[in-house]
Amino acid sequence: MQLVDQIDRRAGLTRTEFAHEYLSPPRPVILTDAMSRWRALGRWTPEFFKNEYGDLQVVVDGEAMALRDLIDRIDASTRDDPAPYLRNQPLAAWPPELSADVSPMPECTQPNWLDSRLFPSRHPLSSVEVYIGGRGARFPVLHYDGLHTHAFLMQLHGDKQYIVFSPEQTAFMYPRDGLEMNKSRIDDVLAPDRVAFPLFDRAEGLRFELHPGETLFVPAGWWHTARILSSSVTVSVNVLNRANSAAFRHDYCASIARRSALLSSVVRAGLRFGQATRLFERA
Ligand SMILES: O=C(O)CCC(=O)C(=O)O
Repeated sequence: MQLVDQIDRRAGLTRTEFAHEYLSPPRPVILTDAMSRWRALGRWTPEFFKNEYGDLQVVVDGEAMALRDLIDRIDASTRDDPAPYLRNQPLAAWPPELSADVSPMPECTQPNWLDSRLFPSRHPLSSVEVYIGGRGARFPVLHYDGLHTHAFLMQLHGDKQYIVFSPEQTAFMYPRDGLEMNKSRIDDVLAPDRVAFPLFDRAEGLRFELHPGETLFVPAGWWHTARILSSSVTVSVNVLNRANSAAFRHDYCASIARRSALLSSVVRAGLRFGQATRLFERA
């Protein structure tokens, strides 16, 4: 695998500039000032969670523990002996006052069709998620986000390293079968099993770090994974807009078709109508 240490870092990007420069064609970028007004920035540290919410029970990789105990392990986490990584925790399940700390969402996440009340889904697909982990921990899988949504990852504390590959590299990514086709079979991109995954040698990707105050945009279909360099708190949100609407529609309708072909056709028509009339952008 070849990795280039490179990504654009941009400040003051308007929505229109972001759309022109990073949505067509889609490519990753780090926005350095997209959530500078968040109260969470400078406040959401591991210690904050330990002091204010230490009694909360969390489950990490099947293991239940108090958040206080997890943070103690995160403080002691090392490269060789990483603490469990609490990840993809819907903020909606956390004490409600926390939501105000991560508002407003970065302008470039808008419009997010998943937030439209006219969007044909009974479940919130765009939930804001929280990640808290220690040095040495890794996101467990190289993947692109489900339903071909875009990801915005907002780094609040600590440093992370990301490795990303464009969709053109999919032939070298060893996707799993069926519903897990957005996940790679390669378990460790930095130490891959070269016999089992020989084509991965030909992959070309980007590697970069994400620091506090920075927002990483990972476009739909871009393979990515992360490694924590120092105790870290991150928030993410998934986004649907015009740039990923066709790929999303394909995945979403295929998932519904497994239950009902008729419902899938109705939803497909609704999505096309919402897109053509710009309904999801207005309400
Ligand atoms: O920052 C990370 O750990 C990666 C998160 C991620 O890729 C995801 O939740 O899909």
